[in-house]
Amino acid sequence: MKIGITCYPTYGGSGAVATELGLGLARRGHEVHFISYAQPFRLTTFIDGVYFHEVEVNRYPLFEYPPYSLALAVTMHEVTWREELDLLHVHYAIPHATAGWIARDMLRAAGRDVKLVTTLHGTDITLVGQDPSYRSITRFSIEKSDRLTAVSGWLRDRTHRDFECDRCAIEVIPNFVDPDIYDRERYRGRHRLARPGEKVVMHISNFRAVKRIPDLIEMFARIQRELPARLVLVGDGPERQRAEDLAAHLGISGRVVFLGKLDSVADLLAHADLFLLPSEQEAFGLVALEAQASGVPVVGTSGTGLDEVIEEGVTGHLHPVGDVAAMARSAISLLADGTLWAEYSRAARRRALEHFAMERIIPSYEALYRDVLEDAGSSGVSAA
Ligand code: GMT
Repeated sequence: MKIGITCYPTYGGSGAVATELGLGLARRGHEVHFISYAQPFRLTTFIDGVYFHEVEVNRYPLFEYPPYSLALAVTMHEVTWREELDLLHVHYAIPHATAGWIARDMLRAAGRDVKLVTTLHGTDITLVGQDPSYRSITRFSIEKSDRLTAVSGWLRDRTHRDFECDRCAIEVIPNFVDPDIYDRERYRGRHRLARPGEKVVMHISNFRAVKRIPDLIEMFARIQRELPARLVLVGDGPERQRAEDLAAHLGISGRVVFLGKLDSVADLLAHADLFLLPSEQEAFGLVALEAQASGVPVVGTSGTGLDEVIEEGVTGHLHPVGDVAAMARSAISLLADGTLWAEYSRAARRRALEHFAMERIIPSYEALYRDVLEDAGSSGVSAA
């Protein structure tokens, strides 16, 4: 198959998943064309069957807000026509599903039947999609997609509920991980992160409010009172300053390390003893899966997509959003008991391999593509 993939190219789980999917599809013999405003951050070298097409946005002086979505639709249209793509697979609804819908309908008007698959990742539905500026176009664009997928049952249900879109057929295809890359046996150098005897507690995110960074810092403050530990924070975003201020206020700055944005985290996760993800919402929590594959138990929030990723009491512990005391207690109990920790660590890796290894998940996308390509009369998910 010849597939066009559009995603956010910078840091973030949706771009990471889209890129790994494209690379995995290319390894399975498909031709993959990435279409975005920059090269996806995990696409670093030339790979057979993988191409990148940059969207050029004209900065005409009249445009106070250059219309990226239109430029994207035009590039999707051009690339699909020229390269004879079979389908466009867009990740994150806004603006990608909208641009994909325009491109597909332009192609159809010219007699070329191309399919549009949209994968919902989380905040495109729960935050951006609920913003009055984007709500109606989000709903319209997802309804116009030929197939919709969501990265968890939690996100599928939220989409049905928040958009009152009971007739939207949404297939759940979970995120995946390459277990060869996320493997703690592969990497050395723990001494770079912590002193001997110290536990390494880790968090990786875009430091947005939805991640509840203050809960994370308060949780760690409780943990380090009970045992020697260091908090390693990877990523950057609007809440980072708040995190630094709170750590200083709690007198734990010396135990908290900010590493900033990094392209690859497998070698860091390999040295973590515990991963913390106290998010308000999390459609899936790709980084929690990457932690599990690396043999790192996870403590996070229940009532989110993490319920489908973490096996409660086996690979980690989940507690209600904001229950810092309970999350800290779970963290301490795991870190303080080496035998228990080793059991959780093995189970975490096993769970990642058995349920979320890329070789298991990528065929689900291929099956969906085959299905939609056979569906000659498709004109949107709610029309079925
Ligand atoms: O966390 C974010 O806001 C970034 C967003 C993204 O586009 O990368 O993450 C979402 O997609 C990831 C990949 O599917 C999921 O693992 C994250 O859980 C999801 N984030 C939220 O739902 C908050």
